[in-house]
Amino acid sequence: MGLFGIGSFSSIIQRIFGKKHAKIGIYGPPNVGKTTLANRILRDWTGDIMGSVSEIPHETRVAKCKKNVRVENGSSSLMMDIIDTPGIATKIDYKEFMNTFGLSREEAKKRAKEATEGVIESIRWLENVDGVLLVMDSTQDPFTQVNVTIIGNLEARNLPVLIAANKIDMEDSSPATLKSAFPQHPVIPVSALTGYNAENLYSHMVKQFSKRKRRRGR
Ligand SMILES: Nc1nc2c(ncn2[C@@H]2O[C@H](COP(=O)(O)OP(=O)(O)OP(=O)(O)O)[C@@H](O)[C@H]2O)c(=O)[nH]1
Ligand SMILES: [Mg+2]
Repeated sequence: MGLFGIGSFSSIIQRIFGKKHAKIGIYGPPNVGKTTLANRILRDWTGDIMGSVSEIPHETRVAKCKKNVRVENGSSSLMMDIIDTPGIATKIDYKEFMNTFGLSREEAKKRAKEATEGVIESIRWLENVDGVLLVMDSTQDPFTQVNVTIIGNLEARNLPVLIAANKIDMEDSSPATLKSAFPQHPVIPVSALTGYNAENLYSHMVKQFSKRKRRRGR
């Protein structure tokens, strides 16, 4: 493509006006509600669903992508490819699937192996996304190795981040704890299960993910 070909022309337009199409990865630890949130986003904007949800961690073990999801926020909109990624964990113990969730040894070992491959796939997808919707469970302590490592990685890549403080329908939820833990990023309290505050999340998604990637350095 020449200097003034379509590719460079659209990239100039993007640099002036911000993005109109972005690949957004839904990231986070296992079981925080990433797929539930992905299903809600798709249901609200396309009528589709993304994948299966379970109380057993590592339900999503292969990333799934839904292309061309247009999300609007009144004044503007953004076309997104939404990627639901496998939960990122530092330790995957097949015995937990047997003892806590009653899987057979064979099922548990298979799930643990696939979950480990899923973590690697999630990390690989980071190369390919323009922004990250980072989901955390607002009933849990936010200062985990996984959360801190993911955030550090996203910051090193200068990716726009939006944190969804999920499960605020639960009594012991504390989105304020999440906000004070990560003051450098917008934190939106939501319930992926009930849909509470989803409109506000969509509005922030359009705003945050239309941003251009920040330049490296200062
Ligand atoms: N109370 C409550 N439960 C939720 C909410 N969102 C998800 N859950 C529940 O949390 C569990 C995990 O949900 P998933 O959507 O499968 O979580 P995930 O982050 O995709 O998990 P992995 O695929 O294992 O990484 C399920 O039992 C959901 O019903 C929420 O907003 N409130
Ligand atoms: Mg999932």
